Amino acid sequence: MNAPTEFARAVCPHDCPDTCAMRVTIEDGRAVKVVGDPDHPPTQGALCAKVTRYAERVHHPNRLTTPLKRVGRKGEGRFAPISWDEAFELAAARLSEIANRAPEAIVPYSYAGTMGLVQGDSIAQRFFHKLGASQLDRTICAAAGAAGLKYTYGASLGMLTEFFAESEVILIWGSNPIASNLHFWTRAQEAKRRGARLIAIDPYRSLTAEKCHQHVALKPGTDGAFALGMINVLITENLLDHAYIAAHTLGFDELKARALTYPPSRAAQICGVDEQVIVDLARLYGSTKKAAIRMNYGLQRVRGGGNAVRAIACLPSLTGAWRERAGGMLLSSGGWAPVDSHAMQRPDLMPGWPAQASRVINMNAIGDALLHQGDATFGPKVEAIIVYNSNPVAVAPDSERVAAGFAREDLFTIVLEHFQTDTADYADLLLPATTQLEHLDVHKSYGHTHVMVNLPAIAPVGDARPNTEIFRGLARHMGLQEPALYDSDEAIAQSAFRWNDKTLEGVSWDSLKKTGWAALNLPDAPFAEGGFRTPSGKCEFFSERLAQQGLDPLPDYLPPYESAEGAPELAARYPLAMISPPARNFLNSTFVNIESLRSTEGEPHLDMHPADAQQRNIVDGDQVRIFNDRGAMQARARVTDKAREGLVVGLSIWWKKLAPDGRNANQVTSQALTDLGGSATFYDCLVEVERV
Ligand SMILES: Nc1nc2c(c(=O)[nH]1)N[C@H]1C(S)=C(S)[C@@H](COP(=O)(O)OP(=O)(O)OC[C@H]3O[C@@H](n4cnc5c(=O)[nH]c(N)nc54)[C@H](O)[C@@H]3O)O[C@H]1N2
Ligand SMILES: Nc1nc2c(c(=O)[nH]1)N[C@H]1C(S)=C(S)[C@@H](COP(=O)(O)OP(=O)(O)OC[C@H]3O[C@@H](n4cnc5c(=O)[nH]c(N)nc54)[C@H](O)[C@@H]3O)O[C@H]1N2
Ligand code: SF4
Ligand SMILES: [Mo]
Repeated sequence: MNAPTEFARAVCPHDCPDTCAMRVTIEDGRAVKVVGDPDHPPTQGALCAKVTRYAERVHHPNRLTTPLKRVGRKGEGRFAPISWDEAFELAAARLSEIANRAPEAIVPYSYAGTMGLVQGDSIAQRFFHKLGASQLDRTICAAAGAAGLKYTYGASLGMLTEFFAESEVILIWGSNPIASNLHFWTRAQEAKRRGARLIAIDPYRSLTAEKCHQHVALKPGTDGAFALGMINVLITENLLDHAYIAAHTLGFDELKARALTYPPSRAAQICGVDEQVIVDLARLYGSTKKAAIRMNYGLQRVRGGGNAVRAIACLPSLTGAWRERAGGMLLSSGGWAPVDSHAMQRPDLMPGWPAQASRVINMNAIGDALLHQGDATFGPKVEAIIVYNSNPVAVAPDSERVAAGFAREDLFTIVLEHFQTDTADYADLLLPATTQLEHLDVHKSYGHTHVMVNLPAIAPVGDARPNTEIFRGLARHMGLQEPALYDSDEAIAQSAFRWNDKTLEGVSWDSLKKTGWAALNLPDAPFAEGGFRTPSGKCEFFSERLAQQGLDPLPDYLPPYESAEGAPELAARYPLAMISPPARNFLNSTFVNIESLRSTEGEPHLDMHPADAQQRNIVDGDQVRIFNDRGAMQARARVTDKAREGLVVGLSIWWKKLAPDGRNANQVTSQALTDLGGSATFYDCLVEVERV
């Protein structure tokens, strides 16, 4: 007889602003169906197409179910099963030997495969800190924007998502919510039905831009100039809230002087748009009370990304849009939840902390780091890398160098994974990790303001273990004597939040476990009366902290590294700007191996403008080669004016081994870093395209 059907509550773990609540149907110990929780206000009962397939992913026949040891050449992906004890013994012997001699030669590499605070970076960080391993600067996605916000407002905070539904104008800026922030799009559509005007600012006519009233197709990497042009108009036409500026901002006169150097004519020329577009948009924005900006990360993956976010973030403080709950700006709400990251990650376990913390490696330069021989400046050569929650061989920039680094015969590589990804192919030890349905976790969100609990719905598939359990096992086999390395998942989860913070009034670990989620206590219009988290408590148009670092204290426009303006000689050889934003049916490189989703995406495509195609004798459907000095990949051309002239778009991030030519967009992207935050510059990339 069949066991009765059960239901469990879970949280979508993916790197997505929406952090949905899920309901899982379980039969015979298997998850058979996953749906959006209708009772969770941000989720409203709807998941995206990808995660509706979550059960298919969890029980996929290719799930890793046992520890594996490499038997083939590096990168070949041939493995033999071993026991957990054997795996731990092998790992412990090699890591202990390195740790005794040169602990910084051990490098962790992780990102947001799961956004869970427990399976993300708790025991793992404690483990690396205790060893004195190198630290990883986790900058692959959002660091430029986060820095832009930090220097302007003090933290990653903004409008509450639900109130976008009441906005009258919404600028959707560097953001493609239909693909990547679905539940925000629901709010924007609600606003649209009530008469709001939606404007997309994006070099590409994305799925979202197609559905907005207006699409401003500026050149990639020019948003700082666009925003300064708007500020210029707001100032010269006096569309300002002088009382708000006087009470809640710092450095208006300096910002004014800067913005006056960006008359709309100059900004328009930089951005490749009509001057009138900037003027009209500034007028509309400045004369609307409930004017909201939904920025997203697409605009900050270029050299000037931090400054661009800073310039845009100034807008609502100039017009006083913050006074309304349906006005203001949102890039990330990640700063609202009172996460106790010190308690979770225990940086104090580092041998030299805080005076001599271990060296820091920027994850965007992992290719260079793995190929470095080591010297006094860099420190020791990297001898071991432990990858979890990430797939760097597919997602990290300048992939030729990343893959060459991982291919080093003398590098000891451990990968914790659900599947045999491009990175897993290079592992010496490949360890099977549990999915969200199999382990415990807690979550905040960067797109809404709830905290959430995920309880295990099913037993681990095969011999998979949670990341935490794997790091506890490593620590035990290495004989590490530190109680914090052995805390249970529940104990860690319980220490994730500062429960006495006023945003969590009335919420405890026990109550959260019962209810599954809790909305943070926040005012509807959090900055109606200022109260920002900068040193001055004001919106800092002028940042003393930036000045002290020898950086420009005011927002400015910085031309992309790879542009006619920034590098004319390079632009002559590689005239096309390439961006590679997320495909709707993948989540970064996750889900590429799920057949139903991959077949919806079809194959790697490159969208290019008819004029650019014609010049190169390319017609729709041709196989093309995309290349620059760093590398090359192939894709099928789609000739379309969705891409503005001079721009090519290759939706990402394909697993290399599932693409026909075994390559992906990161073959051509660069390891250069943004102006602020040391973020990646995926969309600051010149290429040439030819017919194959
Ligand atoms: N379906 C799906 N959802 C996802 C993801 C996914 O892979 N797939 N990834 C998740 C993650 S990790 C993240 S960070 C987010 C990413 O999602 P977003 O934060 O929305 O960022 P992107 O998709 O990188 O880019 C958004 C838009 O910015 C445009 N853009 C590119 N360059 C520029 C520029 O210079 N200026 C302006 N104004 N626009 C530009 C792109 O054409 C794109 O349409 O989505 C998350 N959600
Ligand atoms: N060309 C180009 N490159 C990009 C981008 C782009 O737009 N264009 N976007 C960039 C951005 S914004 C981001 S955020 C990064 C994302 O890069 P990553 O954070 O590496 O994201 P994913 O590719 O989704 O890989 C996450 C991996 O973690 C695994 N995983 C999930 N949960 C767990 C778990 O609990 N335990 C373990 N051990 N593993 C788990 C998944 O199976 C998956 O293989 O990529 C960046 N790369
Ligand atoms: S990926 Fe985003 S939209 Fe899809 S279920 Fe997860 S949180 Fe929701
Ligand atoms: Mo990201």
